[in-house]
Amino acid sequence: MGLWGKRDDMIVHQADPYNAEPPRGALADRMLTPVEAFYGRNHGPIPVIDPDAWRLRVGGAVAQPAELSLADLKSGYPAQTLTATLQCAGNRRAGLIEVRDIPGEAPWGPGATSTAEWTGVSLARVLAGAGVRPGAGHVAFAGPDVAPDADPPQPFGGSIPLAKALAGEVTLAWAMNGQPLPAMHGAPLRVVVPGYIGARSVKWVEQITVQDTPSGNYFQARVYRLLPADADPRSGGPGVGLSLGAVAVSADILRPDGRSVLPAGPTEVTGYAFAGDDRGIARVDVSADGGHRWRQAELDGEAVPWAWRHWRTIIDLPVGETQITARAWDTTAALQPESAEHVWNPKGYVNNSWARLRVTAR
Ligand SMILES: Nc1nc2c(c(=O)[nH]1)N[C@H]1C(S)=C(S)[C@@H](COP(=O)(O)O)O[C@H]1N2
Ligand SMILES: [Mo]
Repeated sequence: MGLWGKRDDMIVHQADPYNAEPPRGALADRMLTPVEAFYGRNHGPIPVIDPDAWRLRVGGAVAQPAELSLADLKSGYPAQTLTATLQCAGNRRAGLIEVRDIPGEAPWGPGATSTAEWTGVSLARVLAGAGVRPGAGHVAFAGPDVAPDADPPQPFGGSIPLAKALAGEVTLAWAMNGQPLPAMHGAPLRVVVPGYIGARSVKWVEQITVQDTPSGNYFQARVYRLLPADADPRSGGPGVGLSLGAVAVSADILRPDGRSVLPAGPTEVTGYAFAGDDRGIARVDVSADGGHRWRQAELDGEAVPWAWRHWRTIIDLPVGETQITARAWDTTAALQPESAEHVWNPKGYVNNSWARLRVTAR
């Protein structure tokens, strides 16, 4: 077993703080990612928290500020369970780094995406209990972990628009895949914001603040922003670039994984596709000739709101090298952009360009 109870074959970008993703194959076929394969993304140390002493403070523009224990949350509100995919904004950055280097940022592959069943209470109900004052626009979350890369040093945080916070799906979760939430993933309580970039799903959440403006936290005001291609990533002040929220349609290939030579002939190609917020996956196309001719992949199972969709198809692999390309369309008919060059940005976020995998057969 690897660090933090993860699989031995995790691709560890950084041991401390722990940043690691599973190999592609570990995400194939199954809706729920086992905890030991679920990616870990941490900006600072994993805090050690005594769950009995822990409290959640709810404040800001509310009629009744509150300080809630885990028992208060469990007894005060009905529990809800939902399946949701988390995707880091840095997912598939490796494809952007191939275009042009992105110094100081981890070369994530497609594995900074995982799906779990989360159990907790709806943020909307907790906010209703506190009484949101009219005119507020955002809900900010803060954890206790101080990231060394934050400038000035500060605990991790971020915010979502009030409308999203009141929509019901945003969950304050204490369990993951039916097990108590592990420390790595935010115990005793984390926010799960389905359909938004992973950074908004604040772990070890201690404070929820209803406010007029988006969070001024370093990780919202300075980081996780989409800068123009020619911007200097170090010179960006607060509020420069686009704030990232809902996840854009993306997809990648999970099997084959391109690491071994395959037998020529009919070969199953599988992958995932994901579109954030209230969008779903409408179609996935696969090409074995670099995108000249496309076939439609089969989508697995039924669509599950807030979750990725696995897909599969069979292609006939000739002897030699083949470039497999996959692209997804969402339910608003948005298509992934064709090339990583077109979406390259200085911090390396949202590489949702077509998935491309070179395989060799004989
Ligand atoms: N407190 C805290 N919450 C956090 C982070 C963090 O560093 N500290 N990382 C965020 C980012 S960038 C992502 S992508 C997700 C990753 O969640 P996971 O580690 O459970 O996969 O958690 C988010 N919540
Ligand atoms: Mo992230």
